[in-house]
Amino acid sequence: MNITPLGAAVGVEITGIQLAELEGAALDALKMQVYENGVAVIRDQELSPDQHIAFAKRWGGIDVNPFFPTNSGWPEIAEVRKAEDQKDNIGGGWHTDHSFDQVPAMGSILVARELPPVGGDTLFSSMGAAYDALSVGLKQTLAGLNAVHSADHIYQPGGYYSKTDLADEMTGQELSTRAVHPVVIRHPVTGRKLLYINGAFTTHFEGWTREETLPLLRYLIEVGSREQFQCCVQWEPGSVAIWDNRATWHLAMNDYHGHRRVMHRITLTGEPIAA
Ligand SMILES: O=C(O)CCC(=O)C(=O)O
Ligand SMILES: [Fe+2]
Repeated sequence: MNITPLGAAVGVEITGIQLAELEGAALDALKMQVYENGVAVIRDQELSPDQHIAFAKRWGGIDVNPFFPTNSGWPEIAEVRKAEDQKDNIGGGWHTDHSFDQVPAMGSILVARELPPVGGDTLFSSMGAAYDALSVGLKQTLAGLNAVHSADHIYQPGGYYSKTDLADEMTGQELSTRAVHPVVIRHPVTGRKLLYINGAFTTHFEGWTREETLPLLRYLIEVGSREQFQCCVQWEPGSVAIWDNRATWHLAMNDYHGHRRVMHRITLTGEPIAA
């Protein structure tokens, strides 16, 4: 396994392994790379949908997102697709997946299937580095704080995702997503302190109004999206990215209008998170 950093605070590029065959100690070593670095992009993979599912099962459990059409023909695989004539993309703002679940997904395994000729990168940002950058005083304030997360405003008819490729499957769904999590959590494996709010799903701090929440939430979002905490995954045919939802945010660039992009995503089951 050859490992090269992608950014100063987050991300590694890995060559010299085949996920289709990876198991045992080598799989454990890859897991640690993802937990410690937030995201790993593994190049030159030959991974069929069935091998994608088998690898995800060797990693741990698979979460099926009830709001997300699978489209791929495999119930475990969500197709993240933008058609040639579509304007809005999926995941186009900074977010972490599934923070509105009681036990948020550990992360995802995203496989490039059809790429635009240029663009369509995915950015990642380190929530460990974002937390470390805060003052002692603000860290103390956040230590006692919980935040409420929901996806209803995004997945409901008329919400942001009604403009993306998910639209047809979304309409008319009964929605009620809500979870409360500490604003600062510890990574379940590494123990690192992580800022655990995000601009997509965090609605307010528990016990605070939305109006009271917004100035501080906006400040934390600004810190989390600072360039020095980011890395850029540039996709190539055969690239697979595996990220940790607790330790990172991500953002799918929407800079390839007129071209099609198709990714296959499997979401990995997480464990309970706590301060
Ligand atoms: O298409 C991408 O690069 C990522 C989209 C996204 O946010 C996700 O799959 O969770
Ligand atoms: Fe996402």
